[in-house]
Amino acid sequence: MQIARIMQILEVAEVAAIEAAKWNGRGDKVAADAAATEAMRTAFNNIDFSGRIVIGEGERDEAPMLYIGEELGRGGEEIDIAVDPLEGTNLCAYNRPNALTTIAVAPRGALLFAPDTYMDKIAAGPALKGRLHIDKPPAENIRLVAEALGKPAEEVNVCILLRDRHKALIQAVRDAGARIRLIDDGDVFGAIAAAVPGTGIDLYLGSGGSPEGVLAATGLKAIDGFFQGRFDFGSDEKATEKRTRAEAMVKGTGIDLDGVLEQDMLVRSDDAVFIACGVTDGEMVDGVRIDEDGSVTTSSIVMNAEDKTVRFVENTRR
Ligand code: VTB
Repeated sequence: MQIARIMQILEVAEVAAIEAAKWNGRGDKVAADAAATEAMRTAFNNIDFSGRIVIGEGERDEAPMLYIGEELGRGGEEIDIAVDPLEGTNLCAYNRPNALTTIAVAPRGALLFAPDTYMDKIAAGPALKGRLHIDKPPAENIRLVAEALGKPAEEVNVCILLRDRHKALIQAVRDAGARIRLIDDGDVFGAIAAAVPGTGIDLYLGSGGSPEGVLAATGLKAIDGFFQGRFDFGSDEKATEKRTRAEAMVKGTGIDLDGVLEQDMLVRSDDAVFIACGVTDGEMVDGVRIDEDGSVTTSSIVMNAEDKTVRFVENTRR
């Protein structure tokens, strides 16, 4: 993808973050999400491309904006778009770390239409590629991370979403002796941070949204990081319905609904870019900052799978 195009998409993430940040700490996640979504949609519509939402705010009948299938832009190059306009709406509402605006773009057909179900995920940095596996016990994966990073298991920091469904996982990680960075929300951050140096996170484990899995997989592809997933439809009365919908969504991709999802199945092109802009401060990027002179500064990460570059972009608007 041309740098000029990437800059346009970056701008979309930035303006959405600026609008969302107006709601930082105001306790209103709905308003925060709406602000990010509206800003993102307006900005996308100003671009000279033919954008199509493959992952967005929901199905057409439930989401007024950035719904799956929505066409955006003024026409031109055909690009598929995955967004979570405000990843971590509660993080923003309660001014907690790592609320982000997130976007992944790739040529038409390259990003998986992810079903709205949970996905078990494992993510780590480039050194762990080909070593870890989603089916290995946590202790074994932690041992491999420790070995690759040249430190004891006690110093491995595992990011996990704080959820009841992760009780056994959390215990297993504690039993393996590792540290845990428990997060309230936002596993796109968790998975990507595991591969980005300086975040203090070495490994991401646990289940979160499938759409978030595709977003994270795009970023991890750019940094040559490790990612595997597996759909988790649960075992309640909705499981069968979710599975049927998922079947329809992955049709023609050759994906086995119960199998291991490799990075390249979720993101089927190297011409893919992931961008996240900070809304609240975090370990990977800073949140939106307003200085005394009224200038607004945003911090973003721009991960390009085509040339395997990771840029940190700080931008000040006067
Ligand atoms: C997941 C996770 C997201 O919300 O979708 C989570 O991937 C919702 O999970 O990053 P629960 O149903 O367990 O609450 C986020 O944390 C934020 O959108």
